[in-house]
Amino acid sequence: METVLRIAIQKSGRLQEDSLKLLKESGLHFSNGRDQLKAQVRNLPIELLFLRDDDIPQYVEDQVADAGIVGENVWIEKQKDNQLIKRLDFAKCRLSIAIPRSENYTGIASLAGKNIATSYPTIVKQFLKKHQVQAGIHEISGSVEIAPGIGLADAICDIVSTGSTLLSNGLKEVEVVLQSEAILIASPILTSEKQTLLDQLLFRIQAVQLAKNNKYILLNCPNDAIEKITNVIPGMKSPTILPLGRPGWSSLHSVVDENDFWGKIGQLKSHGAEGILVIPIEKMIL
Ligand code: PRT
Ligand code: ZN
Repeated sequence: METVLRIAIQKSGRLQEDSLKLLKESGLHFSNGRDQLKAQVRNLPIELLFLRDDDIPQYVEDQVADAGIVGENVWIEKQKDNQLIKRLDFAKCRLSIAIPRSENYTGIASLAGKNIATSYPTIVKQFLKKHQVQAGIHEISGSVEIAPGIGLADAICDIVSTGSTLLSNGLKEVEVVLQSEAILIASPILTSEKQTLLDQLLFRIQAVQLAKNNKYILLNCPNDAIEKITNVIPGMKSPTILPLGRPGWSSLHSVVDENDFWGKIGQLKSHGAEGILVIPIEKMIL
């Protein structure tokens, strides 16, 4: 029987769309219906399982799934036998402690003797222990942000993204416990065939991520500016330089890191670059 790598992703929720998108951009062909529990990838021996995010670490530990995509927050909370393979650069958020806005806060010691409501008891326990603070933990599974308002707790520890949920519940963020993003996890015990499939997937994910963080850039410049411009945008090995029809001018093609892009445009123009075109890259392999 052919080896199949089973990858668990969230059935519905904040991770689902970007997880599917990443797998599709990595060249996996599959169709996913609404109430489907699994999907067969047509062009690779990979099967997708659609599960609740909280259950994914357990399924990976039990080897029902070989790999999965979950929030780092869930992975750390569950403490299952999974290995972190790659951070995926989406679903970024933080797990923070918040208290009523009217309360005074002078540091972590202010939490001593308080009751903290959270869906992340393990992480909160570790955080308090690390800072040698004694506080109560009240585990609740949803709507954590209303706990202080109804007198269930003095503080909460929950996921924060924009902060608007805290704001509308009269709370203020006082400690960031951890930063989180979606991650690819895998079982630490994979057969060599499954490991090879996972490595192939990882290679593709890296090519997609690298492409997202870089842009292809084309510009025209006078020949005597080529060296200076090459120093600004050296590209993967070196830029491609093609003569223009107009004597004394060249077209220079290179790759630029998305994050440095705006800073570099000014330098390129000051060195005499003109007609600058910036084009997205679909895949990039070093
Ligand atoms: O049904 P299932 O169990 O699979 O899903 P779920 O409801 O447990 O999880 P879901 O889909 O809400 O979130 C999945 C993962 O997305 C989380 O584990 C995080 O890793 C990540 N993520 C990113 C977030 C947020 N951003 C987020 N903003 N998870 C939850 N929130 C919630 C938060 O709990 C709070 O209620 O959004 C609110 C805060 O948002 P702001 O923007 O108001 O600060
Ligand atoms: Zn969940």
